[in-house]
Amino acid sequence: MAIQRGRFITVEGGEGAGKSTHLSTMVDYLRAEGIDVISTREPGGTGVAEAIRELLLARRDESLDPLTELLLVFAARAQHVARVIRPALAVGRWVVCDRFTDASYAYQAAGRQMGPHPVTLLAGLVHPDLKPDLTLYLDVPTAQGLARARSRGRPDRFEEETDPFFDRVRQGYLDLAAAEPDRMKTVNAAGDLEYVRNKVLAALDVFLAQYRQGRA
Ligand code: Z5A
Repeated sequence: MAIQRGRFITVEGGEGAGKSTHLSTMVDYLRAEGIDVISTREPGGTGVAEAIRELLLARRDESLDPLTELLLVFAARAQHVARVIRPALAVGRWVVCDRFTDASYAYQAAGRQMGPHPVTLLAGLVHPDLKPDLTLYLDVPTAQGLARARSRGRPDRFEEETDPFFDRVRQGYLDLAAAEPDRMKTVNAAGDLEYVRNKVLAALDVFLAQYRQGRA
């Protein structure tokens, strides 16, 4: 009998939206439902991709050109897709990933004002036939998310950006969610942890039900 391809779920959001927090809850929930699942993140997820992540997040005197930033993001993604995501999906495992290409549309196309074209071009090269089956976008107002993220200590290179940058990122995500409402579900992440957790698991439940009915 042919092995059924695993499902690819991504979690997106601006700074301090709670992605990492809720991603681990999602993985525990899926395991309890009998799903064989791995969790991973971008940029990163392999040794080489994690090294590229360090390059992307480190603060240094030389500023990173937006195109360099975009190419580094996709270099990490190429390695991650080839070594982790595709092999897992191919043997029927589910993959839950903290950020994927929607983040490039939000941060590079919208935030850095590069426009969608270079992102679409690179996505076509790196993962032409791979798209998340479900994306949960955790939406939180910029100031609230930044306050959460910055309370953790020294900001990384992205967290040093200005509020208008993060407002563009948020608008970028909202536009993506509006364009693909079947795939990308917006969760109000401004409430307390329990509130957001319940919303996240409710969205996951809907997907699981569709999957079990052969509709996802
Ligand atoms: N990047 C990019 O530019 N292009 C790309 O294509 C990709 C990425 C893939 C690293 O990503 C950077 O890479 C990212 C964009 C860029 N920019 N930055 N910085 P990352 O996902 O690893 O980093 P992050 O966005 O900074 O993650 P984060 O700040 O850790 O956010 P989070 O995972 O969404 O939040 P969290 O760690 O779960 O929670 C943060 C804190 O808030 C923590 O203390 C929680 O306990 C607290 N929290 C969370 N939710 C709540 C609620 N509901 N109430 C109260 N407190 C809460």
